[in-house]
Amino acid sequence: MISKKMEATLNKQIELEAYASFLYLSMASWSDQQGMDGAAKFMLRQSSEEREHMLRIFHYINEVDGHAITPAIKQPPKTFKSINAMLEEVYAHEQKVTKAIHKIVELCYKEDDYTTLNFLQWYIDEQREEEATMRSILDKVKLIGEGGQKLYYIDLELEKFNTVEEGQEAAESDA
Ligand code: OFO
Repeated sequence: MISKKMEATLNKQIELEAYASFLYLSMASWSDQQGMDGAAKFMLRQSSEEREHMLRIFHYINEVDGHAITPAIKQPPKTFKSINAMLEEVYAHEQKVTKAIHKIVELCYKEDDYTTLNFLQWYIDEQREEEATMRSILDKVKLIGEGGQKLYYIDLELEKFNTVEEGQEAAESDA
């Protein structure tokens, strides 16, 4: 059983994760329009992961006798200034999500809600990984610089991340 305040806070987090899923889906579509297949695939994968994050919370709320609410999603931007700007926005959004998770952790301590605290551990680890991935992508983007073939090389880098993640997924499904 969770408190009404915790239920409302977790439902807010559902909104944030759902918005991330739609924002990243929009980014995938825009990347595709730019001919950046690696970026499109990368953002599509991120979008699916965010939907998973949303569903985990959804199931958790109901499991602990709360009421998970299907969120209304505001329209994400349809276009982005540049691939660099888009990736910066992903990083900023991930930082926002991390802060929101930390706020829920604070509430867990206030309410002595160790069940939700334990549930959130997975999100804390996930956010650390996501932020590290985005920082590493942004570092690469900086190294690539502004040359004429910039988009080609950024796309190639993102494709490398796709390959690594596909490898990890295959290893996990074999385990
Ligand atoms: Fe679920 O916010 Fe990113 O990982």
